Formats: sequence, C-alpha cells, structure tokens
Amino acid sequence: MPRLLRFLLLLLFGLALMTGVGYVALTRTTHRWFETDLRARSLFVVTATKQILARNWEHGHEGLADTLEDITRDERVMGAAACTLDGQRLASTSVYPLDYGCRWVLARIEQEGAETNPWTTTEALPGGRVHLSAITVAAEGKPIGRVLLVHDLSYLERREATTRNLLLAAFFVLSLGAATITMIAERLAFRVWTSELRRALSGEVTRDFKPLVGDVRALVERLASERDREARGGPWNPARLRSTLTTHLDGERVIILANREPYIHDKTPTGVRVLHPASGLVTALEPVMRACSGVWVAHGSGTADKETADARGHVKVPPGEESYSIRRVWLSEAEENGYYYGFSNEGLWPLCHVAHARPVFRAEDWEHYVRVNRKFADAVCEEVDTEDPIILVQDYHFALAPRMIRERLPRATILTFWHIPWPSAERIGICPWREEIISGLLGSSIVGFHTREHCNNFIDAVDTFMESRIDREANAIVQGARRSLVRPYPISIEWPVHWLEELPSVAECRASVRRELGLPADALLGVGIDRLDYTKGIEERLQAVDELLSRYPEFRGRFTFVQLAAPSRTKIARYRELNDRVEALADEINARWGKGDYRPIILLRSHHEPPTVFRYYRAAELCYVSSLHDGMNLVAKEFVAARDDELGVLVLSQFTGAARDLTEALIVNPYDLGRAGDAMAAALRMPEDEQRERMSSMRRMVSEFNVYRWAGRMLVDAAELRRRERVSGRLSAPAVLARAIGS
Ligand code: ADQ
Repeated sequence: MPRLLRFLLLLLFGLALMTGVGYVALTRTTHRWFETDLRARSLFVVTATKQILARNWEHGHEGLADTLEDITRDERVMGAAACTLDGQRLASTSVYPLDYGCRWVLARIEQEGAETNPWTTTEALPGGRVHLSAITVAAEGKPIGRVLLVHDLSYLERREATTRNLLLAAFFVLSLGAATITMIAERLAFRVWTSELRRALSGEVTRDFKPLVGDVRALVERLASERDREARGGPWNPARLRSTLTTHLDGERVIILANREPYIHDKTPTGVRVLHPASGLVTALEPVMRACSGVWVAHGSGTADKETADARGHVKVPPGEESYSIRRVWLSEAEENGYYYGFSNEGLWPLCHVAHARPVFRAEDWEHYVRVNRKFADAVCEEVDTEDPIILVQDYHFALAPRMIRERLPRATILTFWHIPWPSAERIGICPWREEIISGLLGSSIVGFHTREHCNNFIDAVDTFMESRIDREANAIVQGARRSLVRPYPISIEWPVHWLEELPSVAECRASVRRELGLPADALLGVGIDRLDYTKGIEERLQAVDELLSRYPEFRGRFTFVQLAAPSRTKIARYRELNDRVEALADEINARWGKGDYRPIILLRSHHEPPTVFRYYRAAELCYVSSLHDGMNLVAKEFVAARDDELGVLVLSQFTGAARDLTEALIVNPYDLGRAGDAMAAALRMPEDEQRERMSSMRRMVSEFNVYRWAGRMLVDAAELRRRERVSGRLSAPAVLARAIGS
C-alpha cells in the first residue's frame, strides 16, 4: 500500500476516534448541564410562586390548580401536581402523567432515603424521557407538602441529535481538509526534496539537506580513504608486490606448488625448445613469481626437462632473466596416469564443473593422488629455508598437500588457491574421499576461490562433512587451535601484458593474421582461444556461429571464426572424443555455408605461443568465450588487455567468473545458441563509439584489478593472520628475532 494512502487512512481513523470520544464526552456533559439547569429552574419556579402556593394550599384545590397551570406555561414543563406530605394529591394540571403520582414519588423518596430538595429523577416514558422533580413547599418555616414538576426531555434528545450531526459534519470537513492539506504538503515536500537533491548532486548544498549530505559525505570519505590507503602504495605492479612481501611478511621469496611448470623444455629436431604452457594458472602466476622470486615446485613434464635441470631438478628461469627457480619433481608414468589424468582430471575436474560429464573415481587413482601429493609436499619442505615460509599451493591437483606440509611445518603460511569452481556440498558429496579432500585443504592458512559463491559452497561442504566450528562472521573454519580463512580472490592477468611490448600495431596484426588465414583484408573475424576442453563450450560456440550465419545472411561469405585450440589431456578418452566432435562439427558448418575459398570456421588445433595468441586477439572484431562453467577464464581478460585500440567486442558466457568483473561484455548463455548468434551479430554491427566505451571501461577494470593485486591481497591477508598468530604465541619469538637480525 502506498505510504501516502496509509498515512491518510491512519489520519481518518484518528479523526473518527477523536470524534467518537468527543461525542460521548459532549453528550454526557450537556446531559449533566441540562439536569442541573432543570433542577435549578424547578426550584426557581416553585420558590417564585411559594407565597401563592402556600396561600392556595390552605384554600383548596381550585386555586392550587390554577397556580400549577401558570407554572406549566413554560413549553418544557409537561405537568405539575401538588401533594400532601403523606402522599395525597391536592391538585394537578390538566395534563399530568399518571405514572408519577404523589404516592409513587413518596415511595421513591423513602426508598432512596434521600431528603434533598428538590429531589429529582429522569424516567423513560413510551413517548420519550421525562425529568421529574419534587420540591418541598413550606409555610412559616414548616413543610406543608410537595410540588411535582414533570419536564419533557425530548427536546434534550433533539439537541443531542443536532450535536451529533454537527460533530459528524465537522468530522467530514476536518477529514477532507486534512487529506487535502496532506496531499498538498506531500507534493510540495517532494518538489522541494527533488530540487534539493538536484542541487546537492550538482554540488550546491542547502542547509536543510546538510544532515543527509553529511552522512553521504562521511560514507564517501570513508570509502575514499580506504581506496586511498589501497592507492597509497600506487597501482599494483611487480614493485609493489615485492615490497608487500618484504614489509608485510618479512619474506624475500615464496614457494609455489603447482602441477604445471611455467617453462617446459622440449626436445625438437633442431634442439631444445622452451614452451609456455596453455594454462590459466601459469598465465596468472608466472608474473607473480617473477616479481617475488623464490621456487616454483612443479611436475617436470617436458621431454628435455631432465637434461636442462641440475641433479636436484632445479633450473633458473625465465630464460635470460633468471629471477627464480623451478624445482622439477619427476613422476613415473603410473603416477602421472593415476594422480593427474585419473583422480585430478577424470575425477575432480568433472566433479567441480557443471558441464554434464560424469566423474570417474578409481581407488588406484586415489592411491596415486595421495602418494604424489606426499611427494610434492616433501619437495616443498626440502625447498624452505625458514620455519615459517610462505607457500602458495595451487589448484585441485594438490588438495592433500596443505595438511601434509602443515604437519611438517606447523608455522608455515600456506595459501591455497582453488582455480576451478567449488560446487555445492551435495555435488562434492559424490566424491568417495570428500572428507580427506576437505581436511587436506584445511591445512591451509587461507583457502582462496575466485568468487564468494565458491567460498560459500566450500564452507557448506565443511559444515556438511567435517567436525569443525565455522566462524561465519570472519569466514573462517576453526579446528582445534587452528583457523583457516576462506576468501574470494578473483584472479587476473599481469598489467601491462609483457607480450604486447614486442607486438606490432593493431592494424599490422589485423593485416598479418588475415594474410596467414588466407582471408581478404576486409574480412570480419571472430576468435576463440582455449585448451580443447569440454568445459569451454567449443561445440556450442561453433553451433552459435552456425546460427549467426543462418539468421543473418549479411555475414555469409564475410565472417570467419578462427578457433585456436590447444590439445589438452589427450590421454583421456573424453578429450579425444571432443577433438573428433569439434572437427566434425567445423566440417559440417563449413560444408553448409562455405563457398569457393570461403570457410566460416578455421580450426587451428595446436599450441600457440603467447605472442601469436595476442596477435589474434588484436586482429579480431570479436572474441567469443563460451565456457559452460569456468572458475574465472583469463582469455576474456587477455582479449581486453590486448585491445589498446579500445575496439573489438567481447561476447562472454554468463557461467564464467570473469562475467562478474567484465560487465560491459555482451553476456550470453552459451546453451542458448540463437541468442549467442544474435550477440555475435550485435558485436559485428556495434558502432565504434560504443565499442570504445565498453572496452575502455573493461580495460580500466582489468588494469586496476590485475594479478599483482590478486597476489598482494592474499599476502596482506596472510600477513595479518601471521601477526595474530604471532601475538597468540604460535610463532616462536626466537625464530622471529633470529630472522629479524638476519641470522
Ligand atoms: P584454464 O582452464 O587453463 O585455467 P583460462 O583461464 O582461460 O583457462 O586460461 C587459459 C590460458 O591458456 C590463457 O592464458 C590462454 O591464452 C592460454 N591458451 C588457451 N588456448 C591456447 C592455445 N591454443 N595456445 C596457447 N595458449 C592458449 C584455470 C581455470 C580457469 C581460471 C584459470 C586461472 O580453469 O577458470 O581462470 O585457471 O585461475
């Protein structure tokens, strides 16, 4: 109900109540007034005629009757009677109500024991109420009898009715007036309020508005000061991250544990080649490691990895810069099959992604997973040089390692980041080793996810499957004396992207890419860049291109979609099948829409080094990221980073973590092929002004919320946790002191 209507109803109710109470009070008071008045009148009439009455009393009935008739000339006196003291009627007027004779009055007076003069009563007759008074008549100081006067009270009722009508009329007039005034006041107040608001927003503040503006100002100032504090260190970049590490954590290095290494050495016929793997995790973490220095512990998976590393598996990277080390851990084929392909990628990966693939859990894979986690945890412990190192454990391959490391290094700061979604507790419950997985992660100081939703899902899973206390206010899990924080840290990419330094202009990239693909210079180009993984929605993407061409004939022969697809996990049947399905689908669409040299889909199924990937981003009119479920998806952010010309349109699946950050993208449901086709058409038709507006806003977002900030925020939170632990005495003072003096 609108507020004004509610107020009016309340007002009317109040007025009605007041009228009712007023009416009752008024009738009671007037009643009392009339009675007093009548009593006084009766007394006055009798007293005024006292002499005549006394004289006529003795002379009998005739004279008395005349005197009584005189008294009743007043229109309100109905009748009068003269009674002896023992109740005999001496005389009465011609009209006198028989019900109230002398005996009746005498009996009442005796019954009440009242000797007031005049004695009065109000009685109801069939024709209306009457007022009866008995006044004592005396001669020479001695009572000789009583005169009874009967007053008609119907006029009083008439007056009451008139009063009631007047009050009702007053009530209606008042209500109408109040409602009208309220509405006028409300209109005026609204007008004044909006004009004040307008003035306040335009910076011109009036006195009346000051309290509200004051509150808003205080809030804005608070936010600004928080932002300032954040900004005081300048934008997040490698230098700021390094200083955060040294000032907040007294650390000079970090240890990263991740399955994938950032540089893979492969044998080729022409010698050893260094590869940058197609991995979001590596894309994000490698710049962090370059900034922080330390050791990256990973699986040595390259064919030339052993020969390029020292006896303990160390190799200095990046090639030519050598700011940190990789510690390679060697796995047997059986270990890799069980831990990596088996439990991690046939079990946990489909379990955590809602992409309609059934997870497979095998006991022997689990055993490998446990053993390999121990192997890596041991390698990490071998690399540390303090009792309280900073260890960054990465992803679903190492769910058990945090607890294993914690058992050996109780004072370590372990930050674990889960790069893929964490599903609902119900879904996690499918895993036969869910308790072990969760317990392993709870060995961490902080467990990080991309989104708040993933954090909540994790906390729910802890609540469902573990013995622990959940501190919901602090988003922490408490087990005994140890607490693990659960926090969202949306991951990002380095800014600026160093690969762009060497790249030619956008115009040159456009020209060279079109040349390479055999396309005309004015061809419209869409790009997709992914590992060949069923969660990336590559089939749906190609089907959406099919829809685009079928719905918008203007793009047939002009639009080409190039898909760079890095083969991934090809030992797993599902991935091989996907590879075949994508190829067949591309052929089918090309057959449908191809003409002469024109093929709408170009599939480049191989790994491409980052400079090529970025050249393609720069050459395209649009980039379509169609993941069916994705923790973040860094391809979306890379496309934005690549477009320093502020052109190009990002079409982005709503099921990616990136869709929360990059709201100026065209957000689509990748399963809705028609709408996705429409979105691509909208992207291709989008005026340059709108493209610039969207792209510049997304670029601001990615530049500010870059990967240094992601890592920095985690380190700052870890530092805070360490400070608290130090205060609570868990970190030993001697160890802290020893490090402070550099021993
Ligand atoms: P990924 O599943 O690997 O990451 P994503 O974040 O998109 O997915 O990163 C892919 C990376 O591989 C990008 O840097 C991209 O340039 C590169 N790449 C893709 N195809 C390539 C190709 N054909 N050749 C060469 N490079 C290619 C996981 C999670 C994500 C999360 C990241 C980071 O699945 O949800 O965003 O970790 O946390």
